[in-house]
This record gives sequence, structure tokens and C-alpha cells, in this order.
Amino acid sequence: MTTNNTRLSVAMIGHAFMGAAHSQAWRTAPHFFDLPMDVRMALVCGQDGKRAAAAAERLGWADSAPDWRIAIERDDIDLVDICTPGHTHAEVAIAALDAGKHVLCEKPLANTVDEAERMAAAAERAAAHGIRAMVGFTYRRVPAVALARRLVEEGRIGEIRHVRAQYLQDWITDPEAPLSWRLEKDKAGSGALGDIGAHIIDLAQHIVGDQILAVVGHTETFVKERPLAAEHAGLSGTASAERGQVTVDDAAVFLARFGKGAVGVFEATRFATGRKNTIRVEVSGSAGSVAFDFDDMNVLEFYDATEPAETAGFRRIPVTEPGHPYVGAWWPAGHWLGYEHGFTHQVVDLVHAIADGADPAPSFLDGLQVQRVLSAVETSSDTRSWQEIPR
Ligand code: SOE
Repeated sequence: MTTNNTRLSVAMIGHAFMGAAHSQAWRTAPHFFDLPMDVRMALVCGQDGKRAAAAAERLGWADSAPDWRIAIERDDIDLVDICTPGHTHAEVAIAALDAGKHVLCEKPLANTVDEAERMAAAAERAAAHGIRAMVGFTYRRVPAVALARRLVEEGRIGEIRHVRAQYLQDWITDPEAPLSWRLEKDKAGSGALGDIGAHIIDLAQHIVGDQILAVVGHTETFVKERPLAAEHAGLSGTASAERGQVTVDDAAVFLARFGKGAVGVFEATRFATGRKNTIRVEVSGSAGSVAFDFDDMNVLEFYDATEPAETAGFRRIPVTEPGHPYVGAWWPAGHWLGYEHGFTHQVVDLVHAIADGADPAPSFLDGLQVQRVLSAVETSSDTRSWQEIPR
């Protein structure tokens, strides 16, 4: 249901895994949430015109084009949604913002701090004209994560002491798994660190409402050479006879100090055999703890240290009540949500921010800060030393 005040025509760039997830969000949001704008899925762009046309048909876009520049040139496009690999983000986002188009950009914001700084500067210039930019750290919008943030904000767990965050996958444990673009530094920027480590950095900072000030870490590439991909490969794909160098990390681990004194332990890996997409964040405070596990994503664990010791204990809160963040728009209590709902919530929050003339979160500045943490972890690993995060 929309109130149809103003039209928002969207062009999406890229149509693979993330493109499909974003498409379902744009399709679904107006049907479940009262949006202040009339969203139109106007255009999808991809390098291969035929594949882009097929994606338009399959994913619900009105039109397709073989070049992202067409989205920038078209006057009827109000928002550009970037779902392509990291090396394209800066060029597309800056062109779109400079052309007066709102931008939603997949994470990590960029491949380097320099690119992220230029993107944040473009977002600041555009904001002066009412143009908004958001980075897609989608897991913030899982209701149980939003509830964790709310409880921390309300002081329910007191002063934050510890953050434990893990993002565990295993899709390249097999040394013969092909070398997809996610394993190439010039396309992806980094490996597990930027692809999934970026999510837990954002999640941790978001939940505790604080920023990482310094890190010490180690990155590792376990399998240094792999077969090249025989065909365009995302998380799967077939291998060719030729081999190539893996130029990114397979795993990254680091310790962190937060601004208000908390300490953090982070682990991001594509080699956690048996773990497909496990995200765990646990925060311990002076008055309690919260713990989130994406494998049980509709539940938030909460420990209230102010309860009498004889009955205190971690409680599983099913985050499915209408009063829980985002949940009221969906199903009656007890009917669980999934991976895709976070993307819908992301679109809903972005459309509201645009209509309200407010800065959406996470902003490009937030994306830049995460980029600085990623870069500091790499420098720390290279130099074997603690690294401060520039403010
Ligand atoms: C692959 O690791 C990937 O698709 C990431 O790129 C996404 O950001 C994550 O949500 C799921 O896994």
C-alpha cells in the first residue's frame, strides 16, 4: 500500500545474488509497508544486454540497459541501487550523486579508503541538494538485531565491556572451488575481511552505538592458487583447466578497542567448515548481555543481571511480536521472517529518509569508517602492530 505522494523511480545496477535480493525488496516493500513515495522499478542495468533483459523479466523491472551510464543519463531515474562488485562502486555512486540521484550502495562501500572518502565527499555535496546516500549493511535491519540495539540504547545491559562478533562461511573450503571475483583483490578489495568482516564491524558498532578506535589483527590466505572460473561465477560455478592466484584473504581475525572503553574480538572466515552463513554477535555489559545468532535469526538472547540470581539466566526472546522493530508490517506473532526481509526493511527506511529529507543510516560516512577499520586490520596484519583508526 503506498500513499502515492511522490514518485521514486529506481534503477538497479547488477542483477546477480544481491540484485535478486534487492529486487525482491523493491517489489515487496510497497505491499507490506505504508511508503510515503510511489516506488517504480524502472530499469536494471548489466554489461550483457541479453542477460540484463532476462533479469528485468525475471526480477520485475520495467526496462533494461547494457550500461549503467544509461541510468545516470535518464532524467526519470531518481535513485540508483548499486549491486555490482566493489571496484565499480565509487565510479557509479559518484556519477549518480553528482547527477542528483539518490544512491543505495552494497557493502563494503568501496575497495579502498581513498574511494570511500571520495564517495563520502560526493554524498556530502549531494546532501546539500536533498539527495541521500545509504550503504547496504542489511543485517542491521533484522528485527532481532534492531531489538538488541534498542535494548542497549535504553541502557538495559548497562555499560558495554565486551563485543564478540563472528561471520563464518565455508563456501571455498574446497581448494578446487573456482576463483570467483570475490577472490580477486582488484574486484573485491579484500576477501573475507571486506565481504563479511565489514558486516560484523557495522553490526557491532551499530548495536553498541560506539566506534572502533584501534585494532590489531591477522589475515590469512590458506589456498593461494585455484582454478579460474569457467563461467561467470558468484558463490558457486564451474572450474576451468587454467589456474590463477588468490589475491585476497580467506580469513581475518582481530581485536578491537572501542571509543567508550569496550573491547572486541572479531572473526571473519570462508573456511569455517560446516558454517554456511553464521553471524554471531554477543555484547556483555555491566547490567546484562544480548546475543544474536543469524542461524536462529528470529530470536534475541537477553540476560538481565538485575534479576534475582536464583531466576536470572539467558532468555530467548522470539522477536515476532507486532511491537518489535519492523515485525508489525508482516505476519501475526510467531510467524518467522527470513534473510530477505532485512533487504525490504532497508528499502523502507531509505524511502522514508528520502521523503523526510533526513540522512539515512548507515550513511556513506558510516561506510567510510568501516572501510578505515578494514584497512587498519590489513595494515596491522602486514606490520604486526596495533593500528589507530583515523577519525
Ligand atoms: C558472500 O560472502 C555473501 O553473499 C556476502 O557478499 C553478503 O554480503 C552476505 O550477506 C552473504 O554472503
